[in-house]
Amino acid sequence: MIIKNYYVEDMYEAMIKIKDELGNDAVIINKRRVSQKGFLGFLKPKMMEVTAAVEVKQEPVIEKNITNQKIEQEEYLRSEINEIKEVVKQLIESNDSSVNKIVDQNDDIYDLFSEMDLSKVIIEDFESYCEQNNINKNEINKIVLYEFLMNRFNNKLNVRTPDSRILALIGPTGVGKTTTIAKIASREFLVNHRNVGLITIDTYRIGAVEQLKIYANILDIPVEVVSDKDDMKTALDNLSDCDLILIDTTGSSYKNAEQIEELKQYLAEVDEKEVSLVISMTSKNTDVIQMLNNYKHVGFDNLILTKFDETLSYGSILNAFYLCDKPISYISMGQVVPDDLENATRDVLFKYIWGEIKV
Ligand SMILES: Nc1nc2c(ncn2[C@@H]2O[C@H](COP(=O)(O)OP(=O)(O)O)[C@@H](O)[C@H]2O)c(=O)[nH]1
Ligand SMILES: [Mg+2]
Repeated sequence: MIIKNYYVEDMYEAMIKIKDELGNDAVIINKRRVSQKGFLGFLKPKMMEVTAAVEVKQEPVIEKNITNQKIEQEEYLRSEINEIKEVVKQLIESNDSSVNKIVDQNDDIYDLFSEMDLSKVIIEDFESYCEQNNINKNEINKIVLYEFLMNRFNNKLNVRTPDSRILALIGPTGVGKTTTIAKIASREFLVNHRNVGLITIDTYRIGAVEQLKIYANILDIPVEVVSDKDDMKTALDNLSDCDLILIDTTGSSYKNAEQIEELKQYLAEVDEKEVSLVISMTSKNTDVIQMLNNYKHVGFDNLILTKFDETLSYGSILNAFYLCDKPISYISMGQVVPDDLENATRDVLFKYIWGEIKV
């Protein structure tokens, strides 16, 4: 199931957009008039918010399928990594001209780095790695890069799936927080049979919570809307039967110190939680740096990386783990709930990075 909100002038515009993006099978499940976003938005004419949903045709999600799928994926990744290792090994061992050919073809590693929008810290680290290993500039090639990345993935990258009873997702608007919550909720509820409850922190008090409510209704799990931080304890009490509580947050701009502070105050009401900062892979490196810095103030325990399907540039994986010492917990690679979510593993993340370089 994909659920999307459209902000339009009228139903005609909505129908065109929905048909175009979700196809003919989409159904409209909610519509209402809302104020426009942004500065003085409430003075502008109201817009229409239309929520549409479409069922994604696929096999029913049953435990066996997911397990089989995981095993298949793992086997696929393992064989991919082994294949890459084998190629590299052969290249290192062989003395024939093919090695030189590869070296010749790949002497613009630095261009590659800038195309990948890698942070300066990584480029400097690569340079010092080359120095330490007595590798000259003209000896730098993809084999060196492969070994460097392997080394850093093994020594620097942490991966960890959250296991606390309460997990809150924070991050800028549009990165995929609500969708990711729906994916985790469906998976834990349907597959792991856990008692899942949802809380949404609606700091803007404009009721921008429909999307989460729709998912909660589909799964038939409780959802609490908190629009005042003093209500947080009550919401948690109401969900005292749940063994997993997922907290969605809305409307925080990482550039707005006031909103960051407000979010922090809401989350301060929640004890023994884990907080995930959600970062879209489509974000620019400079934005990721600023985001990591600004959300530090709220505090977070791990990173969720989303929108892997919307980019061919995976430099943000490296940026994320170089610029912050928190583990990566999940990766999201599409809009489909609950399938397009994976627990982060070194192998999967490495596959994306190396896949981009090896092309
Ligand atoms: N392509 C793609 N779209 C995603 C992914 N995760 C979420 N989205 C879409 O991004 C848009 C914003 O997602 P939403 O969960 O509402 O973001 P939020 O504002 O952070 O809660 C929606 O249209 C989602 O379907 C992803 O991994 N890949
Ligand atoms: Mg949301």
